[in-house]
Amino acid sequence: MAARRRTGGARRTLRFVLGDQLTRPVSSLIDLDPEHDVVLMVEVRDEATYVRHHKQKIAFLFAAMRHFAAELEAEGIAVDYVRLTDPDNAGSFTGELERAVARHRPDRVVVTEPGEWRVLQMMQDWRETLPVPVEIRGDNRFLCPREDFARWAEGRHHLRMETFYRGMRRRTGLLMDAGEPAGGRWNFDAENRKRLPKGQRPPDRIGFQPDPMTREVIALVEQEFAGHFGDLAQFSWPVTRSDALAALRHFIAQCLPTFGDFQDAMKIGAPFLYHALLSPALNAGLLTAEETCWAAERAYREGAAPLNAVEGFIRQILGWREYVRGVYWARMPEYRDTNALKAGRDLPWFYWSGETGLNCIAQVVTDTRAHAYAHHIQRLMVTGNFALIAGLDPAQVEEWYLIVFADAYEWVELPNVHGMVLWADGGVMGSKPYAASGAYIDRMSDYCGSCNYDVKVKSGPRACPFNYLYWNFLIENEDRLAGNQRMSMPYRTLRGMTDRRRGEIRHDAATFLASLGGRPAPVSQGGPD
Ligand code: FAD
Ligand code: DLZ
Ligand code: SF4
Repeated sequence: MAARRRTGGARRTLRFVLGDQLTRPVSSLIDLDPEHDVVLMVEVRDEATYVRHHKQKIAFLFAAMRHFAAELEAEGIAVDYVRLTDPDNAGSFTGELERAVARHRPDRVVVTEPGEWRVLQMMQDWRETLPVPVEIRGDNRFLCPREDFARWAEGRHHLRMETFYRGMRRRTGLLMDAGEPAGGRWNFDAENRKRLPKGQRPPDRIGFQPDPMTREVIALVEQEFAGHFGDLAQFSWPVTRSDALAALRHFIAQCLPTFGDFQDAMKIGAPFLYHALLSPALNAGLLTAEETCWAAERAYREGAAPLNAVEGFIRQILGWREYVRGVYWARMPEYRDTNALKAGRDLPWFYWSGETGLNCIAQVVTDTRAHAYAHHIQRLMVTGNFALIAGLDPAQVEEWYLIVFADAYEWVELPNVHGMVLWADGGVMGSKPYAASGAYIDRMSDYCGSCNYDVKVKSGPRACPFNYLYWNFLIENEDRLAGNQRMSMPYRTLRGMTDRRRGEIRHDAATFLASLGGRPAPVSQGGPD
């Protein structure tokens, strides 16, 4: 379509910024012309309910969107901001974009590609259905462009993070000395598995008191999404770039030096430990991955944080975060439909209520409800490990993870859950499933001390369910996993077990699993009413 010319020959561009694209130099805003262009931002019900997100996630995003819009306006940029309760709100990205095109009659629409496959399908439809051209630009906030990852992944069945990560270290120069990894090693994980000593008190979380704009959003969410999972009382996420930068500085100064040592530790009543709490800000664009990694590298170079901590942290962002995004885009949409271990049990109700005798799960669900947050090992080795060894249905588990965390978007949630936790991709991401018995949780946490079950007991009603579910998982998946070299040790142990012991395991597991009940909620309706 020919562009209509305006004063001075300038074109009017409608720049549609999604709620997780709140970065001033994002590709859709890079060539913004404040004289003629309009930025469109929309709060829409579809995005808050396609899964019923945790209340804090919705509040975080709406608050961050409103603050971002206000900052653009303060720069003199025209922002058309549609609020959730605006009477004509069409409720969807497509409906709101159509309305905005009719209102502004732009010459073109510019967007940055979205984080989720389903939204990319919408954007591609806009090219067909809107009366103006739609330009979809690459997301310039990642360190590895999608095309580069796709090239790396081409022809490989197994996509190993470690290989990718080393390439990214070389590419960016992060923690590199004359072409070699700083300290002579790529990986310091072995030093990052300490249990938190009794009496050690991690620093307080840096909390951000909601300002009037955020308080208004919190009240809106309380009213409009009352039935969604989660509490708002302890909401204290940074919702502006300047607060997100303050959170980054706090992490670097107070937590990073100890981050590595206790990266895998878990403690009752201390959900944050030395973790960064930066994922909601990173994923919504208030911080960039690049500046976050370089801030950590600087702390190492200045002697303010040790290498094991800094490498461990940079690995999470430069490695894992970029890698899962690459896997997502390289393997979607087929990726989410695989179910290599044929798991199909309903998600137990206690994933929502936290009402269970399994203290580790009760603690993680309680933390998650209060903060829309659990740290990596809680997600991987408690709720994730249970889902794996209990054979829970991947689609229901994935929906739970997408709902309950403030940082959850499908591009990052799906590979972590489908690939890393559930091994539903048959080994694209992980060389073996991360299955573990109660001993792992006991080693890394203080959860077992106040549990209804006994982590040292292997069978019978007092036994920790993780213990017999672990072996039951190996028995049930013997055909699929026994040939996996990395599983040879546990399978050797299993083969050494008497029939009687195997029978005991099967019986304990069947009794426990039958008691779970589950919740026959349709997948699209996940979460409590
Ligand atoms: P820290 O532990 O301090 O780590 C620093 C940063 O590294 C994080 O902010 C995050 O940006 C990045 N990071 C660390 N691990 C990963 C990873 N495996 N994948 C991607 N980024 C990583 N992260 C999300 O952002 N959204 C999700 O929906 C999400 N779902 C997950 C589901 C499961 C089952 C698992 C095991 C992990 C998931 N993660 C997800 C990764 C990780 O748990 C969170 O990024 C982390 O807990 C966020 O807290 P933090 O900022 O305190 O992280
Ligand atoms: C998660 C979310 C929510 C709850 N609400 C909105 C919204 O009202 N408007 C918006 O632009 N974005 C929202 N988002 C983020 C989108 O879901 C996200 O942009 C897509 O999932 C693509 O990653
Ligand atoms: Fe969890 Fe088992 Fe420990 Fe209880 S005993 S907290 S169920 S690992």
